[in-house]
Amino acid sequence: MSKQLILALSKGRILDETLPLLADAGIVPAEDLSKSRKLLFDTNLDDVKLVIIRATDVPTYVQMGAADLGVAGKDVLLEHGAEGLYEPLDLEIAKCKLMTAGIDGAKPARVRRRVATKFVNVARRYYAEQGIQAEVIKLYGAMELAPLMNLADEIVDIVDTGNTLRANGMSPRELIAPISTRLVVNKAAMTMKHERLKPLLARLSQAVERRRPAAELPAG
Ligand code: PRT
Ligand code: MG
Repeated sequence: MSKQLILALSKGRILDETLPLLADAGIVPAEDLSKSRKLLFDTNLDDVKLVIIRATDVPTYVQMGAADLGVAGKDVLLEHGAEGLYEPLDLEIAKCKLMTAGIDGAKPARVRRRVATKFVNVARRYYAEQGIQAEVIKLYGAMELAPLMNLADEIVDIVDTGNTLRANGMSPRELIAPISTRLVVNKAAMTMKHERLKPLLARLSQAVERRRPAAELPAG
């Protein structure tokens, strides 16, 4: 096994919050990521390389050992499954909620509720746990459109401010899971590369810790 550590980062909004956190932990890309079309980058650390990939591909890369560790949303991890992965650290960034949502005031009408989502595994599990019969319809985007077009009674999606739902005459219903970005580590690498991973995990964990607001002192 090579001594290099490959860290897989999720593109998009998570990346924007990950890079400052990595910098706080002393890990800096060797070149400006936004000015490059490359996908594999050196860093200031000799033995650490970065790959920047689709968020939904991160668990696969890490699980298969193509990357040793990765940064991914808990939503993506819940949907993908945790086989072959450790999740040692909550990076406490890109926080949001995985929720059900529907048209304001509308009651789910059908006995077998129609649910549109890109999180089909999460949705199937959730409705089964609630004892609700659901027909889960896979979509790849614009979930909010599905109830308006009568494709579905309800959606399962990410909610942050709720503005997207409100703008479409919808409101959140039930919380499925609070979401934040997690560090995942390949299980075999955790053993085989433990010597090198340990200090890296410690630095990341300290960086997360330093960002937390100081605990309020008791009044008086
Ligand atoms: O574009 P692609 O299909 O590859 O994926 P994506 O659009 O889901 O990726 P991206 O870059 O948006 O990042 C997604 C990851 O960021 C998720 O996996 C979450 O872990 C995290 N995250 C945090 C969010 C949000 N906040 C968020 N608000 N992901 C998506 N949203 C979207 C949501 O889908 C909805 O459309 O924002 C809208 C809701 O926001 P509010 O503020 O209007 O409620
Ligand atoms: Mg997007």
